[in-house]
Parts: sequence; structure tokens; C-alpha cells
Amino acid sequence: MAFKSGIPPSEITPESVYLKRRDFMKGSVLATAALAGVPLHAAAMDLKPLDYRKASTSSPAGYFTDESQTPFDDIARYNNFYEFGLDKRDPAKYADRLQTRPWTVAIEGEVDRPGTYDLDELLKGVTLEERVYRLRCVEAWSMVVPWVGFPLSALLSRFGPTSRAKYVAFETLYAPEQMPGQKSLFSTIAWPYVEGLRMDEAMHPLTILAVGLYGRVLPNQNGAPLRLVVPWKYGFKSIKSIVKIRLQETQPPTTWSQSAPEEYGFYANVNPFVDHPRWSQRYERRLPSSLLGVNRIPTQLFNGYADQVAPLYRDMDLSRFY
Ligand SMILES: Nc1nc2c(c(=O)[nH]1)N[C@H]1C(S)=C(S)[C@@H](COP(=O)(O)O)O[C@H]1N2
Ligand SMILES: [Mo]
Repeated sequence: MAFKSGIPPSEITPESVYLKRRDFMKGSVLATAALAGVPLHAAAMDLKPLDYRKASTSSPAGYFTDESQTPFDDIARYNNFYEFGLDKRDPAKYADRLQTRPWTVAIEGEVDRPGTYDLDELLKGVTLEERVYRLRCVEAWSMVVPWVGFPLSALLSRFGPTSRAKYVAFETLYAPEQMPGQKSLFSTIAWPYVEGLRMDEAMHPLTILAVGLYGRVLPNQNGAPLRLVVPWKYGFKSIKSIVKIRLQETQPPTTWSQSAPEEYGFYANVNPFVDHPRWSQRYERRLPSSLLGVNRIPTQLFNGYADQVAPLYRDMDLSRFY
């Protein structure tokens, strides 16, 4: 992502650089194709298949897009997960160090039944379903991902939110011995990575906690064992490898809005009409890039989920609450 500190943002590139990289990518795609057996398919990674309800065109509006799904290998090899490094390829290289079991999630704050719960116990109480969502990174690339998960609302309701619960704060694991990026001197992030939602956003049926993709357990680099997915917001809201969920009365701090408040806000709703201070948000690069080049497509308001979520922001100036 975008550091003010002079580390070149790897992906926010002027079109000329883009085009050069495209030539490079063509080269690497061909090189990969030449090395038979190299692609890292889900089965080859030994990811456990999950039991879940499929999504389809007859699912509720927004739960399923029939756009082409980004191939598994692209979803699992082009990642932002700064705990494992700044390069898009670092998470796939290093995330196998992450121990995803045993895993506990602390539920804290304004709930009737706070506590630290074993993830497998939590998962016994939920029904897994597929959601095929667009994921739009603030860096102007996007994917279509078939997630497997469950509504965040289903989890929160179980712990009895009190009337003072106005926001939900999330926290990623802090474990520098497993996450080399947390030790890196180049990082300007104050670990652990934290995110937050307003309560109505958290309870919205499109907001899910994902435990898998392409029908199998999440690859570590995609945020195993439990990550948030909020499809109408820029990707950085979708916090990975969650260990703490806290309900509270006040708006929680969030990693990117703390790191660069004039560039990243709390809301981070996808919006082609509100540019990032350093680049336009009108278009996005849909992955994968094909041999013929970059798939450049227009970005949609609320990432195409306006029918479902625009009412949440009815009285808000979206250029002020970015
Ligand atoms: N803990 C944590 N969560 C994170 C990030 C991160 O660096 N650390 N990156 C975010 C960003 S910028 C994006 S675009 C998405 C990328 O998710 P993906 O790798 O599954 O595509 O994860 C988000 N969640
Ligand atoms: Mo992102």
C-alpha cells in the first residue's frame, strides 16, 4: 500500500510503468506455463475441503456475482498481508509459518457473554455458506473471490451485544516470531493491525467472517483461520487472522487511518467519485491480467453493492467520510 515514508507503493503505478510491468507479467505468465506443475492449486496445498451451501443466481441479491472468478492461484499468490512483508508475493512465501490451530478469539466489551473462545467451538455453532464477492483494493486492483464463511451478525448475536455497542473493533494476531513483517524496520505500521466497523455495518448481511475460499480452508496468506470480508469497502477493511473482536461505544482506531489519516478514512467505502489524494479511483485492474493485457474496468459505487448498502450512508457526505 502507500507509505508516505518513501517506500515505493508497489501497485499504485503510473500507466507507463503499468504497461512495462504488463510486458514483464506476460513473460512471467509464459514462464510459469512452461514449468508444468508449478501452480499452487488448493488441493496441492493440502487445504481441507469444507461443508458449505453453494451460492448461485438464486441467492439473495449481492451474495453472488456471475463475473468470472479470479483463479485460486492468483488469489493465493497476490496478497496484501503486511505481517509477512510488503511485496505481493511475500505472504505466499512466508505465511506457512503461521500456526492457525489452536486458535482463540476474544470477544470483549459491550456484550453479555464476553470471553475467550476456541475457534473450533465457535465454528460448531455456524452454518457455512459461499459468497462470491468482488474484492476491490484501495490500490485499484480487484478480484472476484468465492469465499466460504458466515455472517458476522450470526456470531455477534450469540454474545448478546448491549445497547451501548455502537462499533465493533477487530484485531489481528501479534506474533513477530511467526510474522516477519511485524519485526521489519521498514514497517510504519503500529502492530497489531486493527480495523473497525459501525454496528449497523457489522450486522449487515453482506458482512461475513470467512474461513475458506474455493470450497477449502483459507490459505494462510488470505487470512487464515478467520478473516473479515466487507465487500463494499476497500480491501484494507477486511482484516485477516482475527484474534479479538470488541464491541464498544466509541469509534475504534484503524491501522491505515492512523498511519495516513488524510489518505485513508474509517469508512473506506469503495467510491469512484472520491479519488485517493495520489491517484484516481475511477478504474480498477481486474485480476488476473490476461496474456492480452490488463483488464481495466470502471469502479462501481460501493463496489457494486449500492442497492444493498447505500441506505446505511444516506445522510453522510461521502467525500468527507471517506
Ligand atoms: N492483518 C491484515 N489484514 C489485512 C491486510 C494486512 O496487511 N494485514 N491487508 C488488507 C488489504 S490492503 C487487502 S487488499 C486485503 C487483501 O486480501 P487478500 O490477500 O485475501 O486478497 O487484506 C486486507 N487485510
Ligand atoms: Mo488493499
